[in-house]
Amino acid sequence: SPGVVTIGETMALVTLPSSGRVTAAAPVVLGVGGAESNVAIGLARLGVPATWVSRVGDDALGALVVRELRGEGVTVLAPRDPDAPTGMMLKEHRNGRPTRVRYYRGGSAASLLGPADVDRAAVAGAAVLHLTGITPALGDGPRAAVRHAVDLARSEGVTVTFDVNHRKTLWSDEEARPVLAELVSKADVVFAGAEEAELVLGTPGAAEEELVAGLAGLGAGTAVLKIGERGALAHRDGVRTHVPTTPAAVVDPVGAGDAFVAGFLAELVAGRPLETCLRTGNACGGLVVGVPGDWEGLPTRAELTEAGHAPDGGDV
Ligand code: KDG
Repeated sequence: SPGVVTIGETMALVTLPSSGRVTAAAPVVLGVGGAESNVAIGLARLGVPATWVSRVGDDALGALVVRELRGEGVTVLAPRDPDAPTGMMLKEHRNGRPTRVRYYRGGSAASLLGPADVDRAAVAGAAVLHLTGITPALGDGPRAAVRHAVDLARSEGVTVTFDVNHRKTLWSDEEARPVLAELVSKADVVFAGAEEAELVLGTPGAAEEELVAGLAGLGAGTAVLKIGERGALAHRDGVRTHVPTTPAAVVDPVGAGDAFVAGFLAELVAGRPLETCLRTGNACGGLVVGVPGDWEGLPTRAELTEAGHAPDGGDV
């Protein structure tokens, strides 16, 4: 059955879990992370075919990334570049909480993504093309790849979903704004946080209701505002839907947004109503923050049920 295709960079993720200090011989945990592949893993765990398009270095970290994603059941379309390294990310903790993420990704293999890397058949055969605002921030090539993929999806009638995911360490607000706004206007479903919506719309301080309506007004048929511990607020066809979430024990908040998107898309692909998409998104977000790592806590369908989640309502 047709699934979800996504395009983006996945990096080796080096975590300093204990004191968080970068000292010689500090014990570190090696993993992988990237917003788009986090979503792909979430979908695969929920039984939805997921394909990740990228580039990795022809190095040990690239092999790690590919192995992890394949091990999670994600279809990987990522050539190994002999001339550019796999990107890396360093996650520091203090008192058990992640505090700071530093990127080592300038000139990485994925920053050399281009339109030719976008597999036409994979996109045309998908139910959904999912993109984030991170990929166009990586450089001209990745930006062109994203635009090309969106055009291809639209011409093939493939649903386009877009998570604004503004990364201030990759590009400035001024540079990002027109690009993010363009992608919002071309998406069928857009996900954003309040600050991101303010940036895209140029309306600092606007109320959440205005922000979500504004995003929908830019052209996305459905806009979803992620409002953290209060759940999600959606706007479609002039109708607002708020689905609250039950408070979760937070061990590591990174990846909550990606988990939400994975849960939402799994229901979207299954043709379920908007409220179900929001509900499952919330449930996945609540579960992923309960364990360390960006995606490790993503649930299977069975785990969702065990956690008391019923997709069509009746949660505990
Ligand atoms: O959404 C979580 C991501 O921020 C993380 O996995 C790293 O993709 C990432 C990025 O570029 O920030």
